[in-house]
Amino acid sequence: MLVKRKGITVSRQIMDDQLLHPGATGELTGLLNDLVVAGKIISAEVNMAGLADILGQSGRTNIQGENVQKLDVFANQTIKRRMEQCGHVCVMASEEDDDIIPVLEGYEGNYTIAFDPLDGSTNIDVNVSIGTIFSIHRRLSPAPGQGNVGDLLQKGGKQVAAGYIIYGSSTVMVYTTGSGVHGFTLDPSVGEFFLSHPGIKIPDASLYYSVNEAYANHWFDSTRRFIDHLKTTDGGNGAYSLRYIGSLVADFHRNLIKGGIFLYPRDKKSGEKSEGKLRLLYEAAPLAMIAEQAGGRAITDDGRRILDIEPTKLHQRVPLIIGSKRDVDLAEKFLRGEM
Ligand code: P6P
Repeated sequence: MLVKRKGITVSRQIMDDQLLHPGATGELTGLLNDLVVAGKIISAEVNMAGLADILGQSGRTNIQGENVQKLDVFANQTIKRRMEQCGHVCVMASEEDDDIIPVLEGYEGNYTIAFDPLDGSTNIDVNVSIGTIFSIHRRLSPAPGQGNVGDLLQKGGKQVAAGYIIYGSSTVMVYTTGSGVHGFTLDPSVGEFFLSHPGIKIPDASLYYSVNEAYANHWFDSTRRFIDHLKTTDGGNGAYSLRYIGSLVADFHRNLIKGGIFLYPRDKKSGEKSEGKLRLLYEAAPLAMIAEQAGGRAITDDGRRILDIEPTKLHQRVPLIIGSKRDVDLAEKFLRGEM
């Protein structure tokens, strides 16, 4: 019987994951470990933000048309700097950069990374949890040399790794390489992420639904009827409660641990053709891989599986319904008009 190990670091787990993939070259291990370093650097900066006069806006706006926070810039630069020289990445995409991002000449590798460096950053100034989200694919273009946009525009079901780092009451890294989901909490006194949430499974009976009710008047009928239903029933745990932080990583992490469903659907205000607010490549797809690996589901508000969607644009938006399988199954029934 395997003795339950204590004090497993994220780097140890990443190396153990590599052993699950015969023929693995160690490249993905190296990439993930460099991402861990970026997470530690960003965590230190986020936790000092109030003191280091790096709160507030940078005065720039990004492709999303959003005011870029100073910490956004810091997080974006930190990840790009680590990834461009790690030797395992051939091309990158960031929520903060309009176009694809090359790596240093001579340091091209066999993977791609798409990331949101600091999602929810408008919450920074009010000390609400924020997070880094990342998605990793194997390159399609012939090595060696720089990758291209085609290497990034792959469906979420092809991801080799995905995860997030949430900077909250503690800094927690949650990731999967396709063999389950593990969570690691940073001990800042030693600068290590230690295994704190082994083998995460999203509870099926859930406690929370998470949606911005301010848009209720603009929801399509199926969305409205589903939310109204949640208010009149329980998630198997007594009544649902509404929890909406307005920071995707924080809302998702709570539901992953406690059980729940998060929705960011399309609405009439932005018309049927709009695809909601959240981004496919570096928000919905990586969280969908985590959700499914943890026994949950992730679909669009017209019932498509997030991980099956073939992206056509880097910053493509997608409606997102994600969380406990039982809740997403129920939502799907309303979306199909079966309830
Ligand atoms: P709304 C933060 O700006 C973000 O991109 C996600 O983190 C969050 O889930 C969503 O937007 C909140 O959007 O329209 O409810 O303010």
